[in-house]
Amino acid sequence: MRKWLLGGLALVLVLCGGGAAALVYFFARPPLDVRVVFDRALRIPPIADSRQGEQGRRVFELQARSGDSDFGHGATRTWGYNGAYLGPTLRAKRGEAVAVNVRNALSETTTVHWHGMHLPAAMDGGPHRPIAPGGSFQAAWTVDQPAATLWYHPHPSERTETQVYRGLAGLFIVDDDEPAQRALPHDYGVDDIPVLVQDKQFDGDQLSMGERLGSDIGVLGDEILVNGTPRPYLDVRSELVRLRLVNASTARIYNFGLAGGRPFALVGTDGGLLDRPYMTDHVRLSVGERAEIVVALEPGERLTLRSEQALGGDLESKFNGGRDAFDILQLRAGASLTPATLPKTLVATPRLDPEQAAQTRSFVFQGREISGRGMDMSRADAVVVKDTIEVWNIANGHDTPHSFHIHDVQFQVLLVDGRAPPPELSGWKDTVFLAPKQRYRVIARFADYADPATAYMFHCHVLKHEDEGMMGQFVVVEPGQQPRLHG
Ligand SMILES: [Cu+2]
Repeated sequence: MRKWLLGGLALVLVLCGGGAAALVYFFARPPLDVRVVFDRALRIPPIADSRQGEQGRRVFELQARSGDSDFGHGATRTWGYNGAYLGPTLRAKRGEAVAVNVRNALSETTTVHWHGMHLPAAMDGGPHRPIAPGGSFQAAWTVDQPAATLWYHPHPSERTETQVYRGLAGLFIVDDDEPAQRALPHDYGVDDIPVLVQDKQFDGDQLSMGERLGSDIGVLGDEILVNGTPRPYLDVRSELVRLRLVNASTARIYNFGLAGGRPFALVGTDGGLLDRPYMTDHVRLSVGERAEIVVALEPGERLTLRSEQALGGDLESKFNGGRDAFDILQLRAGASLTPATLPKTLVATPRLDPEQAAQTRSFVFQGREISGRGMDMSRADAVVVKDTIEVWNIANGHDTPHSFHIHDVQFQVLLVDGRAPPPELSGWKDTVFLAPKQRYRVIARFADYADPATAYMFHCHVLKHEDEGMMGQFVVVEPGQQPRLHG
């Protein structure tokens, strides 16, 4: 009897010890600090071929397919557009009519959404426009917005995280005739560089979507790919290089900076250039956000772009990767560099006036719902009259990081927790990070396209949250029209 008691006691002690060790590991595990030997030349996504269609329309072809990629782990099965991983860079000028023929050679339904693009709801590529395996869809519209770094990615019901993670994403660069575009570095792949950043986790030679214990935002990888290149370096031959930073991850938030705290110029955000370059030493991007920065280099030097401390120091931030640090990209300056100067001013953008707002709406992001409601394709959460201005108050109601992304329009941030926004939120935006418990006020004009039968989306761009239904819909109508959605 006594032996049994002692044995039982020992067992309990062992179990408690194991539990305590797990708890200690859970709370005391240090954040990631990933440093790499940069040994692969950065891949530059090719500019997509296009042909001239009827009435001068520029026509692109995209095919979603699977393939094998070499990320240094063997042959990794991945998805891409017109290739094994990611897609070509689509490029068109303001005023141009474009069409993109999308074919689905995958074994599951997909869609393609043109993130940041102002276009009719029926072309927007949300979950309402599924492309079945073997099927196709043509999106056609006229580009009419300032030059910007936009991107395209799938937006199907419940499968967005998986599809983007496997590699479905690409850039859509809009050009215009603003002198600032030519005053900035603009030679694609030479001094104007796409930097599409994604974190990955590997299980053997394959991508893994296993979630870190405690994460409330989905997969957080421990390796970085830039344009699909692991451990990338870029040879630079001019004094200034423009980096088009795109957070094309599924969940991770980055806080980009240069090693040693070297300042750089922030020149653009999601929807276009700022009024002037702002010198800073960091720019934070949540999923889907973009920033254009210009980095000055000295002959012969090597300078590392890193991401550090994207979120505050609390436990919630820790579990969501907020204290992780990564080497992202090494810039290798040549022995002699072509001289270049940064313009003093960029693009004058009028501020939208809240006094002119026809409507003010408020939404709270909490759990996996927006204002207590999950996604319903037959419900319009907002009915907006075409060509009016609206003010939207967006709050993150709890401790999990979220982001607010709205289709069709670019907005301006009026207030962040009651204060004027910092430079990185001062320009055109289509996505904004919603820090825990913070309130944001944004303003947008819903121009040009009315369609009472087809909704646009607004949603959290943490892709796991989006897949779990953290989305709402708005419909743009002519004055007096009623929405008629069918789900
Ligand atoms: Cu979210």
